Amino acid sequence: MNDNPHPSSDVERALAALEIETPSWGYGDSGTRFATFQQPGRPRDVFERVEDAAEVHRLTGTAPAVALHFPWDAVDDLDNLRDDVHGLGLRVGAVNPNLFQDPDYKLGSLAHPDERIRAKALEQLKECVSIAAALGSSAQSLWVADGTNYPGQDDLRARRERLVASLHELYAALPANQELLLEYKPFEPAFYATDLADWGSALVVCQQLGERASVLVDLGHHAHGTNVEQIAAILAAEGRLGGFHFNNRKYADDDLIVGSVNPFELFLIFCELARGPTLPRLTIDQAHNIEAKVEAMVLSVMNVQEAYAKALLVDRAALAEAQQAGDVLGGHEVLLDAFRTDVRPLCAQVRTSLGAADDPIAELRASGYVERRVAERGGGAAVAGGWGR
Ligand code: RM4
Ligand code: MN
Ligand code: MN
Repeated sequence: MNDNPHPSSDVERALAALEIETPSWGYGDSGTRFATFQQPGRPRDVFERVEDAAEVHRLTGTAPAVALHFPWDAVDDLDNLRDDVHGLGLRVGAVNPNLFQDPDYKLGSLAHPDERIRAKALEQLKECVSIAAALGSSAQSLWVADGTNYPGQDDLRARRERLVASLHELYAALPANQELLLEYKPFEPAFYATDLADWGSALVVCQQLGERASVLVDLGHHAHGTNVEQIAAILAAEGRLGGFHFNNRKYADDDLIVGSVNPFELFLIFCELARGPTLPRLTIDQAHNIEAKVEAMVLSVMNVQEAYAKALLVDRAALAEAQQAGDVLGGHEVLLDAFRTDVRPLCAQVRTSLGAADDPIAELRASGYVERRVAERGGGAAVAGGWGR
């Protein structure tokens, strides 16, 4: 039994300080290449997406920032958007530049063989730096989708050189109060070679760029069986664990609710993150296709709260003792002990102390929030594949 070796106030304090960014793109339409099922009441613009993010924070007390994606969230008046976000009790999280949808990026963006296209992509990134400055955001969170589909399509080394050179230019344009998070992914949209495919390729670039560049780990971006908690440990030891994109997957980059398929993995990741010295930037990166979007986001934040709570309950002294003694299963059992603890009452108590909901899902369903949005926003249909915004 876990007799909770920590004074509960420490655990409660740490849990109360947890902050998760939710993604604007997780509230709007999303789908597979087969269909997008538009939900009734879905937000029609960035202001309504931020409104949903504020509801998730109201219920969970743990989602005070909304990450934005550009140009998906582009507006004419950035001051107005910033004031709106602040007015809803939120702040702008990381700015995510989208380098994967413009037809010019068919063969890539920062690693494109044509210098003109690389320059265009860099301009777009520099604009995102200005957008972040105007919105009070402190991070560029960049997933580079570049890659090739066939052996011989392009020169692997030349692509790497172009990519690194472009990233140096971006880094040079970053103001001191913005950091660069570099996200890797092994495949998709490219199917033969992705230019930034794994944590090692991302880490090497970050080390070349400078102190404010670090790696972002997305849970959907690994080959099956990859030990993601070990990646977190290595990057943390190198001082380059900049952020996490939370979701869960069964097959590929599935965008399922974090903690829904593999809660033990999520717990083990939090065991690494909780070792500090500080938590990296934590963001939900999920696009829900058939589940109710606001409810799915609330459940995601709750799953993260619970995984973190369990990690905080690990008896670190007993763990270290078992490890030092070479007690193979002793250490494992210390982890299981924390993982099996029912932390729901603890999380509910912390949420209440934050002025959030004791039972966020029940409160959401009882509040009529979704029904009000349906009445106000209308909508709801199925359209052919892809994401429609
Ligand atoms: C990518 C990656 C990025 C996200 C896009 C929408 O697979 O996870 O972080 O912004 O999807
Ligand atoms: Mn991601
Ligand atoms: Mn992804």
